Amino acid sequence: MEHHDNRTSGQPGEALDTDPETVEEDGELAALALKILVAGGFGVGKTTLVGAVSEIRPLRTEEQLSEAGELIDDTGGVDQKTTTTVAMDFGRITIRSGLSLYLFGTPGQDRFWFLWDELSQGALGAVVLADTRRLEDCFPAVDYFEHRRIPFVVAVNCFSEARRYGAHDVSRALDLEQGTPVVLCDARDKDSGKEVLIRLVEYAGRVHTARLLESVGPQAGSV
Ligand SMILES: Nc1nc2c(ncn2[C@@H]2O[C@H](COP(=O)(O)OP(=O)(O)O)[C@@H](O)[C@H]2O)c(=O)[nH]1
Ligand SMILES: [Mg+2]
Repeated sequence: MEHHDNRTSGQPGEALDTDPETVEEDGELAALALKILVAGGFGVGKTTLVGAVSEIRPLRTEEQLSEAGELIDDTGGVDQKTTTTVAMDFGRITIRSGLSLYLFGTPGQDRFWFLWDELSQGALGAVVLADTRRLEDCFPAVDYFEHRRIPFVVAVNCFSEARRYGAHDVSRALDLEQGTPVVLCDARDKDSGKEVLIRLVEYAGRVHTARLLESVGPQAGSV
């Protein structure tokens, strides 16, 4: 559990020895928690990303690839991967004081699609991880979020073995709607992962604000 120095220091009238846990529960400083989904194809680095950025020990539900599963899971091009996420990854990151993100790594295989509708309830937005060697693997996730109008950013996990492409090329190859951010990242790196999440929060904030203004627009004009 991480404690944040600025929660207890410098508040007038606040006892210096205040237990940060209590302060957090007291209301004013209670964190706003937003739900973020992390999606993308099998072996693209979802579990790695959630693990790299999470402040809590990430909760994972992995099992050894069973022989039966191996027939279904396409492991071609995915190096040394012996476990697969059957349910989801879960982690938490504090973006700044008072703003935390709860991360839900969605299952990478088609046979777990039914979990997505449940998971996407109330989500601020999503990160779609992509590997340029298997870009088509993230089409289903891109389609899913575009159809449900859930704001997302595409994060290209830059595996060192893969050829580098610019964000613009990836955006074109995926035929993304204009404005959808594409970020290059390293899913193993905490700062890089955090950068992706910040881009998502900023972008989703803009999208949600624009929709809100759109929805109040006509009424505001007629008053
Ligand atoms: N070289 C390299 N390997 C990575 C990177 N991200 C993940 N991996 C490895 O790729 C494999 C699949 O990653 P994982 O996070 O389990 O994928 P998931 O199926 O999307 O959850 C694991 O063995 C990771 O160690 C990366 O950026 N570079
Ligand atoms: Mg995984």
